[in-house]
Amino acid sequence: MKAVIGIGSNLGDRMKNLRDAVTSLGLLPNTKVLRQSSVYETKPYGYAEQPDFLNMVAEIETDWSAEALLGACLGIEAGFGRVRAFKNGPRILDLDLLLAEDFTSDTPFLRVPHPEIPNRSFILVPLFELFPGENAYGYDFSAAYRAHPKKDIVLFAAE
Ligand code: PH2
Ligand code: MG
Ligand code: MG
Repeated sequence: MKAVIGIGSNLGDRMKNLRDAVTSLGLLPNTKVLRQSSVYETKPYGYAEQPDFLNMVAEIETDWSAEALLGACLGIEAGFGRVRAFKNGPRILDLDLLLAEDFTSDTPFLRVPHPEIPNRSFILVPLFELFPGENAYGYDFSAAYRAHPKKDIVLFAAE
């Protein structure tokens, strides 16, 4: 299946963390990175007293189930030395399974589509780059994209 992963970092060498995370995703067995968005610098959402983030999204093709992919993302985060101090706090690397082709889930462990997509410009803007029709695998984000506050997000490095 195809899937979209949200990637964020606001600690250490943020750009390298994003690039290395994309490489790590592509190294998963039976997985390849199909497309990646540009990188954006974004103001912290949720908890303000922390450094600005770099954010991007990547589309992958994988044989893995969504549950297994989530586990792989958590494993990659741990490999980068991520420590979970508190919700919405600073992080070396955050990999979020945002969307998956032909798969939805609404359990405490796995919510797909990610319920925060409509509220987060740092997801909507790079997502629009990959899906300019404002629809990803049937997930319509046109209303959210049009409503998003066009601030607190600037292009950092064009893909
Ligand atoms: N991630 C969060 C909380 N707040 N803010 C920005 N700008 N970018 C993020 O990736 C981010 C955030 C929790 O995952
Ligand atoms: Mg996140
Ligand atoms: Mg996360």
